[in-house]
Amino acid sequence: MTIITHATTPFDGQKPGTSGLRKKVRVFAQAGYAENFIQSVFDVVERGAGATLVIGGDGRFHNRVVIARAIRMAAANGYARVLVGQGGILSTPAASHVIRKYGASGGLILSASHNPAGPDEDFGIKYNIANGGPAPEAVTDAIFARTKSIDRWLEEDAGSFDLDAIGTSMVGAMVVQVIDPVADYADLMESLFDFSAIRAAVAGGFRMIFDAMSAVTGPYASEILERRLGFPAGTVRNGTPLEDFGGHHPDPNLVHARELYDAMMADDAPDFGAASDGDGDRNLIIGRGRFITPSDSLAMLAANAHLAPAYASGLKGIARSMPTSAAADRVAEALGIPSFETPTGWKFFGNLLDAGMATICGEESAGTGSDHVREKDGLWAVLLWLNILAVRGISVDALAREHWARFGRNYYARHDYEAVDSAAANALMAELTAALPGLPGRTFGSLIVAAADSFTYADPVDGSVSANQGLRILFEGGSRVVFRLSGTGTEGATLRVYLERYEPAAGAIAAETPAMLADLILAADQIAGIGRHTGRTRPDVVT
Ligand code: VG1
Ligand code: CO
Repeated sequence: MTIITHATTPFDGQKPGTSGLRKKVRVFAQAGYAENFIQSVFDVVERGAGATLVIGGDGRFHNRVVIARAIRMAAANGYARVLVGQGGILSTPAASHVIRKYGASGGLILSASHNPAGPDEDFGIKYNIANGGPAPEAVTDAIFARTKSIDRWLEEDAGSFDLDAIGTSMVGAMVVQVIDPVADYADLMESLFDFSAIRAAVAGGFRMIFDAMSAVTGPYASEILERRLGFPAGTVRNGTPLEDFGGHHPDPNLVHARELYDAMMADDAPDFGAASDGDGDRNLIIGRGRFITPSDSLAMLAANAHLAPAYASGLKGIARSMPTSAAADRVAEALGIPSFETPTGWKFFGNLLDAGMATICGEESAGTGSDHVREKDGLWAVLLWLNILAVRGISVDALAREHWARFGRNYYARHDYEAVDSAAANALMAELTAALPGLPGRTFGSLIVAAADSFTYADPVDGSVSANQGLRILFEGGSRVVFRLSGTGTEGATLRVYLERYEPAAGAIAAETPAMLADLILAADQIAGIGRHTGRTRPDVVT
């Protein structure tokens, strides 16, 4: 063993956001930057003797450099074993599963999710705890505190490993096990869903497109969809993970997955279209001629989940992030199970899942998942949809119409204003916060404000309180607008405006979303002064 102690000094701003520490590659590439953060993690997180650490990433530029360093640092910090995906690859849900399956004390996930990759783009590091989920705020706060006083990081110099060869080697006294990144995850999926029903549908001519967006899900989708389920070769598009994601944003929405959307709206569209993001935890669902919003997808999956073997005995509860539409709440009510409203970010679902209070969770940002892991899971959502469609022999469009006819419809959109001047964005939020008490009773067009508040969450399991989680304007009749600033951006501020309008089953459930939200969009600008503060007349991205 040859442990080297490197002296260092703190970097400003190593505070993990909604999902870990995300910065430009050039920030991460500064000498000691990633090392300081990783050492801070190792200095504060719980682990016993003989602990295992899981390491994997979405394959983006700079992954290999940081993974090689993290392995040597783990050895110097006393880990007994590192499990790392071949080539440094592990999708976020696969990493969560590997942590749980092998009893690791935690894991490092290297990803900036749906943000673009390359020397001038984004990088990220996130720590997940032993339950497989993102570290809760108490842990990320402790990591951040440590980054402010860090004065050394440790590295093991002895031994070597080959990230590209499955097998075992030693780095100092630590075992490095390079594992197949796909196999464990694919087996888990096969244990949850009715693969023979899906195979039968494929044999009967059911066809789909899966767009892996040149990101991490390619190998997972090829194995599961083409090899295990029998979809024809070519079903998976952009299936080779590239270090720069082909120069695109691997963000599965109607803007960045435009080709898939167009293919699904064409006359010769297949039955089903789906995509995932950079690290494999998000999903986009489009049926022939029918886009399903993530909020609706959560509700529709929850209403039909009992058709999959893993959920045949029913759900314990449904959880959604606050800005996610209330469509899932109506399903929970009909099923007679509890529903939960949490702040944005998957880490807030961990306690509910661990306590057995919720089975299915979702976010409006194209994240859906269940208690099978502790991350949102893109391919899981795709497979649950496939399972439901195969068993029911129904189209996506028909399923959606049937759902709305029963529960009513929550028209929904999110408007993002990106790279806004931070001071302007903060001023908007401060002014709106101050105006909240005076809003109830005021009228904007045909909308009357019923209530307005800043969302605070009290975790029902451990009692921890998270304040300032978004500003909510609730209107009479169940419509609302929510404002919050992104916690994942790496440039200026991103203002997210979430718009939701509810129409009961007897109302206008077959209308077009933009028309249904037009009043709310006007009200949002009047209430918050978006144009006045940001100088923007329209959002950069509408999802
Ligand atoms: C965004 C989404 C949030 C999601 C987070 C991480 O956060 O809104 O719902 O959990 O990204 O997703 P923010 O703070 O920018 O709004 V991923 O796929 O980056 O791990
Ligand atoms: Co992601």
